[in-house]
Amino acid sequence: MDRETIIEASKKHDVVAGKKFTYGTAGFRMNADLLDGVTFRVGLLSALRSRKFNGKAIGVMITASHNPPVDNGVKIVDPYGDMLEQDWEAHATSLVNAPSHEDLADNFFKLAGNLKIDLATPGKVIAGRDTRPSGITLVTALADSLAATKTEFVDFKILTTPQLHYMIRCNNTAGTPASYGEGSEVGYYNKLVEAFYRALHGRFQCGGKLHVDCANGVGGPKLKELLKIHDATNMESGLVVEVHNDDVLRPEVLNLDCGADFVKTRQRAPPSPKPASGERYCSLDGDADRLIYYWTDISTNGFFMFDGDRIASLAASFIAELCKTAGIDDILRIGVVQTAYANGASTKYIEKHLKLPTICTPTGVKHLHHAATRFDIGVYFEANGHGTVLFSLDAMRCFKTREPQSPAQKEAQETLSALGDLINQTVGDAVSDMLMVEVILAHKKWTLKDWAVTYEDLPNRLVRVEVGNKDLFETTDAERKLSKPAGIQEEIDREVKKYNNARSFARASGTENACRVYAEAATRSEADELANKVAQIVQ
Ligand code: 16G
Ligand code: ZN
Repeated sequence: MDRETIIEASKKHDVVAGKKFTYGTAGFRMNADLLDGVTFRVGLLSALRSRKFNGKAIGVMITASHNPPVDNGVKIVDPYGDMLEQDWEAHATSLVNAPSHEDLADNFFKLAGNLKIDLATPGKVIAGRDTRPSGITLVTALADSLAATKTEFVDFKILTTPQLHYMIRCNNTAGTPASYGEGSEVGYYNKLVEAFYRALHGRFQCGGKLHVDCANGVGGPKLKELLKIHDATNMESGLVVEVHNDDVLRPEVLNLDCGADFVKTRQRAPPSPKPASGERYCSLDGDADRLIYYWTDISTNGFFMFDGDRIASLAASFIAELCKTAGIDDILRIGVVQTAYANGASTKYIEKHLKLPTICTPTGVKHLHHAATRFDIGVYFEANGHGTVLFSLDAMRCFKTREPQSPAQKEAQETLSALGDLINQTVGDAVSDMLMVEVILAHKKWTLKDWAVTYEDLPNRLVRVEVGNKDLFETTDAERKLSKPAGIQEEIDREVKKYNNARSFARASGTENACRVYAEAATRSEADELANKVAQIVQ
């Protein structure tokens, strides 16, 4: 590996001068035109990261998820399929902001030295991208930096974000006791379909058709691949899926008036698919790592949404019941991880009704994921629909090897074990989560209406506030309180006290130059009023 080669390669992939780039909650994400040099430089970092782990494969995902089609993003996946370790986010930021090609190469070697990385070790990087056309050019920039650093490069082309996370874990655990499955797309579909049938344990989905809005993103074609394998088995699950918004040939329709982010933020159904009585609906986002269920009542024009909080409480209640039936509820600790955006009614339901502990962490999947590993079974979901359920190795071992005392215990253990295989253990996965929800509804013989009555959400409002400099806003207590600017939190507290059952907080966005204010209260009008008052304080 030599300095000149890196400099020459870098000259083909300039970064936009004068712009400061930061590795944020979703990696680097912005207008795709600004990302060529950024992606090249992320490639350099991933080359180092792989060598840091003695050549284990590192993932690079190119996606801007639910953002508009003109945006794109690039983020790194660590060897076990989780997000880039936090300490390295700063290295990513410093490398990407190097002022010249020469500085970039110098920084690269300096970083290798500081981190005690042996550059003679082989390195390997695996890439995936969503359906955005800009992804194709960005992969070229990545390939160039990997060639310049003599790093093996595997391009998996179009994948959902969770599929790439899955591939990375499979790749790095192959042939070990921690083996996670076959590291190919077909391997992924086979694993999910097999575990889905096993988790159903002979039950059927009797609740009519499931309509899936794929946000015109990568989830559409990938879900269809999975369904082919599901339908080709000689087993019956009762699951009938109709795929909607799966046009990936017209890039401009990606996330346009559809998808999980549309449904969650607008709190209404997308214009298409047209609602039909008694059928189930769900939406994925542009890279298929978020899931929101909903149903529309055509007679009353009513709309009901099942967001991440609802999915978390459904999963937690089902898994806790199974553990009880299996007689292992006193051995395994089950808990739920949420963020400050979780509806207060969901937290109350989980703590008071399900009698399970909850943890609140700052926004961003890496925080929730990390906290969830503190339980034997850690359910984590952001309200926006991103989440999963993590099973510890001890928990999986217990389901598989513990001698059941009755047929009921045996069935519960087998179902838990199947869920552990069905639910993506690396990151939130809309397709895997959707199959999990379908399994639970089939077991409980629930319609979406049965699910809806488990608790009633507190009315809430989220507003985006334009501020001069969002970095002035610092939070504490898992983002529930502002520590800076001084005095603001006291003002917010004074407002909140005026309302019943109310809660409100403000935080700087990790993805845009703005603050977000969340408020909930006993009534719709109070929640709106409180949100507006707190927004005025922050402005
Ligand atoms: C990113 C996060 C998402 C979070 C959102 C918050 C990941 C993979 N994604 O999209 O979890 O909810 O940022 O955005 O961590 P905000 O900071 O702009 O509110
Ligand atoms: Zn996403």
